[in-house]
Amino acid sequence: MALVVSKLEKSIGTITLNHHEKLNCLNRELITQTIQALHEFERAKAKAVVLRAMPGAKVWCAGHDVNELPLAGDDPLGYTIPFEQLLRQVIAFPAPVIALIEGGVWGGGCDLALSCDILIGTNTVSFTMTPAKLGIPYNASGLNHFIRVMGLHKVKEMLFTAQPVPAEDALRVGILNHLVSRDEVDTFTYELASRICRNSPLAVQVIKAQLRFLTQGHLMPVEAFEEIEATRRRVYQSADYREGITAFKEKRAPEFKGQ
Ligand code: YXS
Repeated sequence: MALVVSKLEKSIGTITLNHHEKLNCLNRELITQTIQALHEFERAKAKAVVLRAMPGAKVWCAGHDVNELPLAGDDPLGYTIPFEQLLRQVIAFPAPVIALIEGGVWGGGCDLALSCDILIGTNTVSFTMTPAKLGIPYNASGLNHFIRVMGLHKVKEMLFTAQPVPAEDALRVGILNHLVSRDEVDTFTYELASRICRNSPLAVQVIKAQLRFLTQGHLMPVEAFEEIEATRRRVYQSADYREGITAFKEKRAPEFKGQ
């Protein structure tokens, strides 16, 4: 089944997440198909890409497929997992990737959205960053995606509380570039993409690459990185991590013991 539908028209590639039964949660197959679509657009020299869900979707993306998260021991967000590869591909894609967002965005879905270059949403949008609720030690590269878009205190509130950031707030804190009505969001997004396409693709590509390097974060001493990884390891090997994932699957509130 096509979990992702892609088409290229007038140099604009569109990737539509198409697994609405499971609210476009990021399972391995959906991620692989998205990666493939991006490769094809790169080969075809697309000048912009729109990443969206089906029109009118209530959920843009429900985050990682919780059933595919390791129960204990392994890093749920290791460097080589397909999800991390997808984020790096979006960030390094040689043309702007525009997220057209309707509905809720959860966990890894927020990271995917914030990895895009421009975000356009309707008033049904909300962003909920869930790792603390599930007992997941989010990774440093992911946190950096948030820090380079939003103010630090907002990032902290979003991650510590795991509460939804509604559309108006998302616009105010800089997650969304534009908040547009449902009726206008398609036209608005594709007009913006067309405007980009009329400009020099080489200039746009190089500006995007420079911005990526300039905002990639500060050099970190090796010891600090090792310390971060060690503290993350303690969390994903903990009883609380197992409890978070198990509680989600059993549809109950987790009972965290801090162990
Ligand atoms: O019961 P069926 O088979 O129909 O399947 C249901 C859900 O189980 C499934 N589904 C998911 N399956 C795996 N992983 C998911 N993340 C996921 N989300 C949903 O989709 C079917 C329809 O969902 P249902 O019945 O719950 O829909 P609803 O309209 O009542 O509620 C919509 C949501 C979004 C409020 C609800 O589905 C939900 O809470 N989903 C999980 C959202 C979430 O916590 N995502 C974070 C995933 S973990 C993650 O991304 C990271 C690793 S982290 O947290 O660290 O960022």
